[in-house]
Amino acid sequence: MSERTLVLVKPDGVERGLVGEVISRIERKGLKLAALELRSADRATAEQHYAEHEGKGFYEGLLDFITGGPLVALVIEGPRAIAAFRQLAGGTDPVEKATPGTIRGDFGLEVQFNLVHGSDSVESAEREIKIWFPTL
Ligand code: RTP
Ligand code: MG
Repeated sequence: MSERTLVLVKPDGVERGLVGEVISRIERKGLKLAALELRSADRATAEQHYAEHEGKGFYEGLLDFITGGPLVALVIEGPRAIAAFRQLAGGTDPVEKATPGTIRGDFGLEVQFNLVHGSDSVESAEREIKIWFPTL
């Protein structure tokens, strides 16, 4: 069954010129692009997106980071798209968790600056797609 998931190339990924690399990996995996936009996240959008982390030690820094420069928001679709993109991304910590061959494992060094976001469940994907692409 086809799924949709929300992907962000975070500001560090845009700054480092890795947008094409990320999209290329998505396409080579066989997933399709359903929406794509270069944009900035305002505070309210970032707070909504990361609401589950409110109150955690890294939350304020995370909001500063995500609102700190342009990012690329995408909706991608395909069979098991949610898990498939999480597999492409690798674990949250680019060194401790992500393995080589994944986006974070190949290009990341620090847990905050881990280049990409991918929705973690069907419910998260639906919620996040509404935040970033309300008309989709
Ligand atoms: P994401 O939501 O961005 O796809 O990442 P994730 O599911 O792999 O990780 P999550 O636990 O949801 O954390 C969200 C983002 O917060 C930053 N973070 N910093 N300093 C820290 O200890 C820390 N922990 C998490 C990362 O940018 C992480 O992707
Ligand atoms: Mg997450």
